[in-house]
Parts: sequence; C-alpha cells; structure tokens
Amino acid sequence: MKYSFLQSEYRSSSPSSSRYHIIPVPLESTVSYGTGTAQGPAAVLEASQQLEKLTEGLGEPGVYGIFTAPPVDCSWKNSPQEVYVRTADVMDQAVSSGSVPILLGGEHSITNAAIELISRKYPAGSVGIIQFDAHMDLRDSYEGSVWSHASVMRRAVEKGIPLLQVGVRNFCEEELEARKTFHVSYCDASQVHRLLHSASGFGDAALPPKFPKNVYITFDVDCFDASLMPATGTPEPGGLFWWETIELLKQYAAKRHIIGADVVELAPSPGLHHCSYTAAKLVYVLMGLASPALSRSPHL
Ligand SMILES: [Mn+2]
Repeated sequence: MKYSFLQSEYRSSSPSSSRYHIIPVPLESTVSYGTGTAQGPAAVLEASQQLEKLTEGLGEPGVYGIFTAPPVDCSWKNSPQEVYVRTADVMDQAVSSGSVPILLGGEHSITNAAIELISRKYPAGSVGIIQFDAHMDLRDSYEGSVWSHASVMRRAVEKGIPLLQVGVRNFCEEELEARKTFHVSYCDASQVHRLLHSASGFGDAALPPKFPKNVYITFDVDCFDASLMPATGTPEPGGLFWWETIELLKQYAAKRHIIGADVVELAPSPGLHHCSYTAAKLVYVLMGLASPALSRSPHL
C-alpha cells in the first residue's frame, strides 16, 4: 500500500512497540450489490493523512505507536476461509505482542478472521462481539456460500460468541429467527433514534450486564446513514449519524475492554472522498477507545 496509517504525523513504529496494528484486508469475493470494497483499505490509509494527532475527548492515540502491516494476501484456491485463517494469523501475532489488531476491509466476511482468532486465542465465552451494521448478517448461507458477508455473524453465534447488534434496519425472517435462537442482543436503528430523543439518553444501550468483559468491535460502514456514507455496497436510509455513533461507542468502551476491531465495506467512490475520511476518523476513534485509560486526558 502507498501509505501507512497517519504517516503524515507519526513515523511507522516497529510491530513490537506499537499498541495498534492496522491490517489491510482488501477482500472482495462475495459482495452482492455495489462493488469496490477491495479498494477500501488503500482509501482509508490515504485519507488518514488528513487526520490530526488529537481526537476529541480521547487524547492522542498515535503516541502509543501505530504499525501498518502489509496487506493480507486475499487470493484463495478452494475457499475464502484460507484468507480468514491467514488474516487470523496476522491478528494473532498482534495480540501476542500485546497490541490491538484493527482490520481495514474489504468485505464484511473478513470478520470471520476475528471469529477464528477469538475461538483460537480466548477461553470460550470470554469475548463478545459488538456489531455496528444496517444488516444482521445472520443468514445460514447466502448465494450458495456459508462464507458470505451476509452470513458472517451466523458463524459467530454458532460458535457461542455472544453478539450485540447496533443500528440494524434491514433483515429477513430467517435472521429474526436466528436472533431468537442464538439469544442475540440488539439496539436497532429505530431504537437508537428513539433513545437519542428520550430524556434518559442511551442508558446501557442494550448492553446486557452479563455480556463478556472483553469485546471485539466490527463496524460495517453501512451502519451510518446512507447520506453520511453513500460509498458502500448496500447503503440504507435511517442509519446512525456521527455523534450518536461516537456516543454509543464511548458507552460500550467505558464498560468493556476492546481487544480488536474492524471497519469494513467501504467502497470508495470518486468525488466522495469524505466517506474515506469518515472511515479513517472512525478507525482513529476506535484506537482512542482501545487506549489505556490514562491517555484519555479530559483536557483534550
Ligand atoms: Mn455487514
């Protein structure tokens, strides 16, 4: 890739001395509507050059070191699962060196790598996934593939990983059923909208008290309202805007420990460079939320 994350402000530090490992995964094999998500990682890295060192309320995440890994080889022979395992290996290295892996997609199926990592590396039930998405992605399979972006969260819940979905507003009957079967928690987009205008605010934002202490955040950019994020394969109206997204992320981060994250499904579009920048800024906010508490100076 031409750029590393925020290289305009920080010299790329070594993997072992970097708290954050940015891992580009330009996979695009099962997308069903608009295309272009293979260009997502490069667009986020380029847009990150426009960020400032500080991010409001979260201090300066970059001082903890950012390492941008080479892009994961997204070719495969028999199954895209080969790509997920390869990606999980890279994430595993990051976690083993005490770093937080952050994947840049690529299509949402790359979260299968995080599912593999969680199953491989952590005791059963000790990590939950918080999914920001317009869709549930809970189909058993889609267009003949169990590795589809539309099935990725089904793979997670089948493995017993607790799931909280945020921002959903388009789904099918099979997915509603799966939500019940697998006891999925949720704060759908309509609910976010109602809470936003209620006197009590977001409260616990549907985070169950028993939800694991460690969380992995997967953020499909189509969770954002289509007007803020048109550069994605399946844009949906009625989505989240910036501040409520940040507020919800902060609520969850205050109560849980973030072990890793991904930002997926950006399909950069000429003339819509604000979308790439929005995704880059979100990545930097996620770093800030995964920072040690001491870095969160109230003055910044
Ligand atoms: Mn998705």
